[in-house]
Amino acid sequence: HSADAHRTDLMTITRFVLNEQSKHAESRGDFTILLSHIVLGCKFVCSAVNKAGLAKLIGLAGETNVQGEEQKKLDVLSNEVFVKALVSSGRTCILVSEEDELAIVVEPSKRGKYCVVFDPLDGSSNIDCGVSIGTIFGIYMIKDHSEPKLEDALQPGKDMVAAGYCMYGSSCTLVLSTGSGVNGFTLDPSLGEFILTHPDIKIPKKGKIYSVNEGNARNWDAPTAKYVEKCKFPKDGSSAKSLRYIGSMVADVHRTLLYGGIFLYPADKKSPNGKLRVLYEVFPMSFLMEQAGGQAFTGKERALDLVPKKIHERSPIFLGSYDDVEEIKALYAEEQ
Ligand code: AHM
Ligand code: MG
Repeated sequence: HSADAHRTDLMTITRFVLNEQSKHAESRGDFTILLSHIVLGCKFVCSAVNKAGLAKLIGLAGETNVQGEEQKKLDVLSNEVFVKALVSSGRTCILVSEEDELAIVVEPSKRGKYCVVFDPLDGSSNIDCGVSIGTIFGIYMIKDHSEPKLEDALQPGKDMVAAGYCMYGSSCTLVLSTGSGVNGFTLDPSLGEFILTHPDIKIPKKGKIYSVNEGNARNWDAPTAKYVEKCKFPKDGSSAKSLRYIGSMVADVHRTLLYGGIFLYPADKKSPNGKLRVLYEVFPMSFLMEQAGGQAFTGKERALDLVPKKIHERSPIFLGSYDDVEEIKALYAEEQ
């Protein structure tokens, strides 16, 4: 048991990704460089999130401080940090951020072959009360970086080369997939490094937890309503599922990934496309779920097959344990 406490052979995220990339003969280290800039952004946001409570106490967050300087809101600050980190990596050419209405086309001298889609700080309703929030990102390779086009950002989710999230919770955890499984890294604050703590994450085949905003129940469609009813009153003699809902996608998905179960943000009568955004919420989380052995479904199709038409498009999403998603798929199939 003391072996872990005195571990001296540390698998940092950079070392891990370098190892992984060296398996590809054509790799020239571009992805590793890109990722290290994303990691820097995550560390910065983690530090800002950790200080936010204190800063507020002395009148910093979002308002003018004692010196009369304007302070930026955490979500705006996070966006700036990620945009700057990504551009300066020299490895990106198109960026899509939840915070920016238009895609950012990187200036020619700083262009590389990757397109990054991201939500710099997701879980806006949880920011001010110090509950877990996170960053979500997905990475595409583009066809021709001398002439980046919007279509480069509108590829189906299955074409992502990597996806991940960083959760700013009781610890800072970065979960990443480069298309061969899912691995989790925890920030060791004393080293300032993400260390591999959750190698080869596999989601349990079936779970005991469902996660949904039940306040929207009156507007649900029939399959969603039937499914949630089954979670609470199973007819096959199995025990009822527990409900857990934080309202931060990163935290709710992270728990789902580790404990198993299902996360739902369905369509409803008021929002026929649900709430969550395809590019930087639905796709990266669906990519991770599939890589961990789970499934992700939109109510119509495999989530990663969706081809977005607009960068801020929304989609309903059901993701999690293989068997649990299978059940909701069956209910939608019955509807047909
Ligand atoms: P945001 O981008 O404004 O933060 O909204 C996204 C968040 C997700 O993190 C979370 O899954 C969802 O909204 C919760 O929505 P609701 O409050 O409707 O349950
Ligand atoms: Mg968001």
